[in-house]
This record gives sequence, C-alpha cells and structure tokens, in this order.
Amino acid sequence: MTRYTGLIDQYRARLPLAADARAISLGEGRTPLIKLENIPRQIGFEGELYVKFEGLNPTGSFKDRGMTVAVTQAVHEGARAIICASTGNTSAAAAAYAVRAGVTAFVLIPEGKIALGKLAQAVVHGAVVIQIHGNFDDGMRLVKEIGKTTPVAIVNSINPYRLQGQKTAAFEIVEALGRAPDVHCLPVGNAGNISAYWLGYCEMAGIAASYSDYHQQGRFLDQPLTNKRPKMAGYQAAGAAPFLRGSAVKDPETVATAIRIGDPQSWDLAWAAQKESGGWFDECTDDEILTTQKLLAANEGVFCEPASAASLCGALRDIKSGKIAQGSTVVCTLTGNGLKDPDIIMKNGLQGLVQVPAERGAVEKVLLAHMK
Ligand code: AN7
Repeated sequence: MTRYTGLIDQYRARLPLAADARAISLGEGRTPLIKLENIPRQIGFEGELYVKFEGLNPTGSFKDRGMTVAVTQAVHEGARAIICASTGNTSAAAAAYAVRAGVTAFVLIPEGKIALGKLAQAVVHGAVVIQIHGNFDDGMRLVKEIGKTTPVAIVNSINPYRLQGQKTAAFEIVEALGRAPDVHCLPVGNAGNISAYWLGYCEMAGIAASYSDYHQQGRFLDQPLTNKRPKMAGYQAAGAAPFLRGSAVKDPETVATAIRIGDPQSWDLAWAAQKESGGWFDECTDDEILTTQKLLAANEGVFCEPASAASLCGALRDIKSGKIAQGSTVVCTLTGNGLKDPDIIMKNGLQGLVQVPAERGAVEKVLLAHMK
C-alpha cells in the first residue's frame, strides 16, 4: 500500500507542470464514485446512475483539483500572492492552498451572497477577504484588471492550469468504470468544470478536443482506456442561465449561490464541449434544485450543496423524459459538500425537530411513532 498523496503525484505525466515544480497538495482527488440505489429504483431507471462526490475533497469542493495545479505552477513561477473572485468555493480552496504554499491569498467575494461555511474557510485560512458591493461577475472583471498591473497570480479558471487539474476527475471516472459513461451531468456557473471534464474525457479516449491545445498539447494515453466519450449535459440555475439565454445575464439570481454567475468566462470552451460531445444545456428552478438536494440526502445518504444538486436535478428530469435513454450509464458530479451551507436546510428544517421532556416514556412514544 502506498499512501495517496494527491492528484499531481498521481497524474504528473499528464499535467503540464515542470519536472522540478514542488507539488502544493492537500491530498485532493480520488473521490468516491457512488452508485445510487434507491432513487433509480423509485423512478424505474434500469441504467446505472452514479454521483462523483467532489464534496469530499480537502476543502469540500472540486476546486481543490484545479487549485493544487494552479498554485503549484504559480509558486514555481515565483508568485508571492494569488488572487481570485469567487462565489465561495474557489476562495476557500485558494485560501487553503495559499497557506500550504506560504503565499498570500486575496479573495473578492460578493457581499452577503456566499454560504457561511465558505466564508469561514477563507477567514480561518487567513485569506485577505475583500467583500465587494457587486456580484461575482463584477469581482471577475476587477481581478482581470488588477492582474494586468499587479504581481499576483490569478487562480480563477481563466488560469488554464485550473482546468488541467480539474480534468483528472474524468480520468478517475473512466478508471473506475473501465469505460466512459454515456452521459455526464454537471452544474454550470463560470463553465470551467464542464470544459475541464471534456478535456479529460478526450484525453482518455485519445481524441483531441478542439481546445486541447488551449494551454498545452493534449497529453494522451499511449493505449486509450476507452474509445468512447460521454455526452456532456450542463445544468444552470434558471435565474443565472446565460447558456440558455444565448448571452450574458446581467443580474443573475439563485438560491444556489455557488452558480450565481451571469457572464461565464469559459463561454467558448463550454459551447465547444457541448457541441463536440453531442450534449446539451438546460436549466433548473431554485425549487427543483432544493427538492433534489433533499431527495438525494434523504434517499441516498449523500449531502451536497444546492448548486451541486443541479446536475442530478437535470439528470433525473432527462431520464424521466427519455432524453437520457433507459439502460444508460450516467454520472453526475456533486461539486460541493452540503455542510458548507447548513443555513439553507435549517431555514425550514427546524420544523422537523421533535421536542419532548427528558423522560423515557416521552422518547419511546416518538420512537414508536416513527419506526419504519
Ligand atoms: C459547488 O467558487 O465559481 O461552472 O467562485 O462552487 O466551473 O464555475 C464556483 C462554482 C458548481 C460551477 N458547483 O462550476 C467559485 C465558483 C459548485 C461551485 C460550480 C461552482 P464552474
């Protein structure tokens, strides 16, 4: 048994890092691919439905995959500080990996619009947290401007090393299944992750994506593990759905604050992923997203954050409608951990608590009423 030490050590030959770059890692990656059992049975789905639970990365989201590679490269190039705009998860990851590397993290967040757990992470890791009176898109614009004149490395997904790290989730899925799924479903905000997965699936199949040389020549396996690539399905929150509207959305609004983004930076890449894969974009309402988050938690024991539930929400709808065929193998990425945003559950969840006197009889009565 060798100790798992993170995705750079695992996939170094397939990442564009210099041989002497010191890996900045927290052991990210190798997240579980959980096969859902109860929900497929309930809806009569005879295919295989998996969730890739990225909420089990070190800081609780998929951002760690991108951040380990981006920060490793930035430090290798001599950066003393990193900067990002964020709806929360990127700032948490940037803050943690900056500590690991011994550099400063500056994070721009939309005031009042990030989940409390994510803000706590940025604070506890000692990032310089700059709340802006604006949304993520405003923050992104500012970061790009500042990056031109100030010696700070931008670690948003416009940094190609982010996508290089995030593509490894597709590697893990193909390795786990021994093949690519038929459909891969993701929530889409800034659109970096769907672009990264497509890169990863293309590399596994030995076929270049149109943007494989976006940063480097694609690094293909000598012996591709599969000759198949999945259809990529991207799901957005209805109030923040530029891919459905065909252009940027000015005032994005959704309960899924992680994907409250109106002007996605990886616009062209994500469209290319959709077209080349024969996939699609669709949208989910806030109600549908929250219902799916609870459905998953209450039926499968997996607690993801609201934005993450958009992937499963869309997948279940498309399975029921037949757009995703019976018998298909489907993977949904659950991008972040539900523990980051307990407020959203507790807003209504407190009503479900039972209060009794501290007496055996009273407790037993509750047990009898609730036994399955
Ligand atoms: C849980 O943290 O953009 O489409 O600044 O946190 O690659 O942007 C977060 C995005 C999905 C969307 N699910 O991924 C940020 C940020 C969760 C997220 C997305 C995010 P992209």
